[in-house]
Amino acid sequence: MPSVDPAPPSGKPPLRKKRRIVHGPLPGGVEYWNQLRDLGEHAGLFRLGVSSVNPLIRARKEILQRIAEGLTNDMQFTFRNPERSTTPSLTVKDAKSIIVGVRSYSFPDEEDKDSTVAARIARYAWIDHQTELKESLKVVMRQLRDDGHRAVVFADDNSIVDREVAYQAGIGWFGKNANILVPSAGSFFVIGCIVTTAELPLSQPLDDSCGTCTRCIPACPTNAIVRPGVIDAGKCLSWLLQKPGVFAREYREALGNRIYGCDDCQTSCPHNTKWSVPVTLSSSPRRTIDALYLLTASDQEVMKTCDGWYVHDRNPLWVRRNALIILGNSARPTPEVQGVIATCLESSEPVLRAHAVWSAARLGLHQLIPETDNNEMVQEELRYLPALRVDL
Ligand code: B12
Ligand code: SF4
Ligand code: SF4
Repeated sequence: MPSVDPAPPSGKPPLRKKRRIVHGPLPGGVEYWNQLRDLGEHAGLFRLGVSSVNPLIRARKEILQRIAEGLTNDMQFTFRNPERSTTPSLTVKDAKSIIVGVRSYSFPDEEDKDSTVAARIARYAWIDHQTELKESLKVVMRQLRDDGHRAVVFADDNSIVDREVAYQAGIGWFGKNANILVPSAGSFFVIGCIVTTAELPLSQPLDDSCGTCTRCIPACPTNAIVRPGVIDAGKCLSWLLQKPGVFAREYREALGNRIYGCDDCQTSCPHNTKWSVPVTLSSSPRRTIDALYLLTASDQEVMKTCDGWYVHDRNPLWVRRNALIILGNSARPTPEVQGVIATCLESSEPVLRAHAVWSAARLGLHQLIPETDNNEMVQEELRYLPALRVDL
């Protein structure tokens, strides 16, 4: 299998690294772009392209439409200020171009043999790919700055809609699962960009290549792909795991043993099964965590384990809430599991008590469930106890 990180040396000399005193016009154009692209590829980016800094009109329209349709389910991110997140020129004074770069996060899967109750992490978080992506982009950014340009890196930042600039930069097309698919390489890529004052030749967007395929749509465990390219966040497990508050009861069973992110609409995609390009990892991937560990470790330990994840208010409560649902879905009611659930039922946090009630009922541990509780959220759970898990 080919490896994309680092790229083999092309024999071309790297661009000069020293900041120069700039006289006359600054470098730009096709030749300069070719050099920057080579530099980015050497730094581990799989593909690079250039888009304009014009407002992202389609993305803005879509964001407003999704808000109007109630599909954003309290998400903030790029939805908080659509005008700002779709006006890339606001990010860098006199910006002329956006260089978009992607890093593969494809890596072979492996079964977990160590955890008592394995909690599964989605591929994009097996290591901290966002930091590695930004490091690669910064190599290009530094060159631009050395050449007298302004240049700033953005990745997964609320000021730019990454997929839209990636599409415009000809990196890939929008799949029906909403992800950007890179031709002959699939969608297991994180996306970042450099907004710069350099004038560079614009890339051409690519044609849709999903064709008649629709496999990702029924593969979603919660039917969150409500029409091609459109996700209802209120049903998407990836968002529900991040969202604070009660985890929607109707999607708890579908959660299975996911603790962070969901891969199903991508693992079902033939472009990923056939062509995804494995990356060389700088550290060993963590595909799972023990759910019991998340429920028994200290706050500091849990947050260290989840470093790099989006966790609301950096509060381990939300990770533990998710871990409790995993117990209900996949643990056996062993004495150890019973002990952890019993402790959570006595927690001072109503969120933990509420989800522990659900897990206890799923595992048939009715003797642990209290008859009443002084909190409304927990009372609600007591009123709607789930049925015993079918495999128990
Ligand atoms: C909010 C967000 C989420 C939300 C909502 C996702 C969503 N689809 O909107 C949640 C938490 C659910 C989420 C989940 C995931 N995310 Co996310 N997320 C973001 C974030 C922060 C903003 C996205 C955004 O602005 N959406 C706005 C809406 C309007 O955009 P859109 O859904 O892409 O809509 C476009 C298409 O519909 C297209 N379009 C218009 N008409 C039509 C018609 C057709 C037929 C089609 C096909 C398309 C199409 O145009 C729209 C506008 O560009 C970005 C980072 C960033 N700053 O951009 C990462 C980002 C999109 N996420 C990313 C990833 C990796 C994921 C997950 C795979 C993580 C995981 N394993 O759980 C899942 C995938 C879920 C999915 N199928 O989309 C990557 C995507 C990489 C890629 N190859 O596409 C990004 C770019 C982060 C990054 N920098 O790498 N994410
Ligand atoms: S990430 Fe999971 S829940 Fe969200 S749309 Fe994809 S398959 Fe559905
Ligand atoms: S599964 Fe099929 S429809 Fe969905 S993104 Fe992949 S190619 Fe497109």
